[in-house]
Amino acid sequence: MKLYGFGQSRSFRPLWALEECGLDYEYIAIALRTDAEVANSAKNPDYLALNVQGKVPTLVDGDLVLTECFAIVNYIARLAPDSGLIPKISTIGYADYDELIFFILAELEQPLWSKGKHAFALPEEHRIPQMMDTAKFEFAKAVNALDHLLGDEEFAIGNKFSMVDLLLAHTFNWAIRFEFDVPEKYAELRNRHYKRPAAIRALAVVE
Ligand SMILES: N[C@@H](CCC(=O)N[C@@H](CS)C(=O)NCC(=O)O)C(=O)O
Repeated sequence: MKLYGFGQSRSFRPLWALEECGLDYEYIAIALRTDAEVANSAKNPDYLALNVQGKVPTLVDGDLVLTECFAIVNYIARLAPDSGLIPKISTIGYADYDELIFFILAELEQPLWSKGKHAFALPEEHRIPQMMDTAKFEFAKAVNALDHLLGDEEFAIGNKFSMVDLLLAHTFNWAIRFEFDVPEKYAELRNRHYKRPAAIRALAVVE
């Protein structure tokens, strides 16, 4: 299995997931926002044939090519069912899992990506500087909603570490790096989960 990624971007999620599951993989570092001629550029035609948007992550497993990080994380978790990182289908825990990961994708990370897009990712003529205030406002709203979705337990669901915790920790890490206001309890959540041996191994791959 090959994972194409870039630093601590969204591709860090499947990289960490691979380490949590103890699966064999090859990691290929992709160069973002470079000319196509640069080695391992995301704009290289060979890479674009795998990921038409020239983004990361991309996972290749035999004939399977996946380019959405949440789908990749779920795929990895299902390859290692004994890891308990994803609940079994038809359980209530599975519905809670779905709700939280869709919330992270649709609500919590969107303001972070708005800031990223309007700070550096979009072509300059499409950037709206006022978006920064809106992103901050929307992130605070999402964090408030998350307070109501999560209990006070150590882990998000089922009293054990799952991919929800991994995705939350990565998303708050992203928020901290992008200088959003992150409440102490979520900064602590990030710190706690980033101390896991699998996270440390994944960080060593990208550093
Ligand atoms: N929907 C995709 C989005 C992937 C994505 O936007 N990745 C960013 C890095 S976090 C990227 O490759 N950006 C390249 C660019 O904007 O040029 C996912 O969630 O995996």
